Amino acid sequence: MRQKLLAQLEEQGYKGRIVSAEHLPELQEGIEGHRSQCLFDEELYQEYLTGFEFNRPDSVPKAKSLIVVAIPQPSTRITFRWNGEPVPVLVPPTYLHWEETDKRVEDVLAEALAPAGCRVAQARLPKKLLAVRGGLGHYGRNNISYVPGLGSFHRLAAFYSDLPYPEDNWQEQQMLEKCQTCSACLRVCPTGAITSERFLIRAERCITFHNEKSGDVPFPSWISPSSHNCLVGCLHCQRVCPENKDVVQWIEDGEELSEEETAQLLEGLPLDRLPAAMADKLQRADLSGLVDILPRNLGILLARVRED
Ligand code: B12
Ligand code: SF4
Ligand code: SF4
Repeated sequence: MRQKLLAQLEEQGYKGRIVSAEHLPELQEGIEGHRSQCLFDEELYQEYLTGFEFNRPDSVPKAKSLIVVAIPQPSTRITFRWNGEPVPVLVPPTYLHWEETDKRVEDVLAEALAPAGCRVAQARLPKKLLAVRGGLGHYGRNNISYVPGLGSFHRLAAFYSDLPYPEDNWQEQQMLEKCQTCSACLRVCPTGAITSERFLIRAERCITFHNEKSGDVPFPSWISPSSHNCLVGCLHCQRVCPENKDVVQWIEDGEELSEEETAQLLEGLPLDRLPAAMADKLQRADLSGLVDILPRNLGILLARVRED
């Protein structure tokens, strides 16, 4: 059953690992251990790290296993017309259509497990830690997970299941071998979030922490405007990584927004006040959830284009 499940994931282009749910306390310790050593910025901890659920869910109260799945994903190029020019802007992997993606993986698992009478439920767990300890991948120095054949260009999804799993691939967390002789990500990170003082990144310095914030929060002055490089998130430390050489140019073309639409986005109008056709386009592209942050994030990229 376990081998068949993994093969069914592979058929869809995903890679998965199954570990015993007995490891839940170790996953919790992976977060709380750092917290007790005061290694997290408090605001970051409250915003991102308090939502994990380390108890089995009501829908699978006797969950015996955890399944972690890597789904290969490209960057997406969105083109904004501005000052008569097309301005291509990237959205990194993992940001778009993530709800459908996770649901699709859940459906594959549910279908595969149903004949054995086993259930599955999405899990709110630290997914990189689960992937690395489950033997699916390794940590890069940039703290992102790398899966053989996929580099870091993948989304991670985690699930509880009552599929029994007496033996598992649980292991110590490992760094990519390549990182022993490389520090390209550390050198390229424009905000010093990756440091040589410790492995855990200073996530409060990561551009992504700041450009995912609600649109009314301005960027801190210590982030140079020239450091911004994506509509949301950041690609500097993934783009420079030799382990990503086969995926870094994997870019899919997304929507194009006209000069007028771009101007309307920069005005910061909420979705329900935008013309219906434009709202549809944003929804199709799964950009509607980003409307709030676009005036700030897109504004800083377009201001640079104007200067160039
Ligand atoms: C909080 C969070 C953020 C925060 C904090 C980032 C961070 N590194 O913690 C912010 C907003 C900054 C962020 C940014 C990004 N994120 Co994010 N984020 C998350 C989230 C919600 C939790 C991550 C977490 O658990 N952090 C807590 C720390 C403690 O855990 P950790 O990062 O795994 O750190 C471990 C190592 O440092 C290790 N460790 C410590 N010492 C040592 C020593 C050695 C030798 C080794 C090997 C390991 C090791 O211990 C820690 C765990 O105990 C997950 C979703 C989820 N549910 O898991 C997505 C997630 C991790 N993010 C994701 C992505 C894609 C990103 C970005 C790449 C997006 C982008 N393009 O900008 C950036 C990358 C920034 C970076 N360099 O890490 C993906 C990662 C996919 C992948 N391939 O790894 C996830 C899994 C979302 C998803 N569903 O796919 N993110
Ligand atoms: S850029 Fe170099 S140091 Fe950073 S994750 Fe990739 S291989 Fe490791
Ligand atoms: S995502 Fe950008 S800011 Fe964050 S660690 Fe990587 S290079 Fe630095």
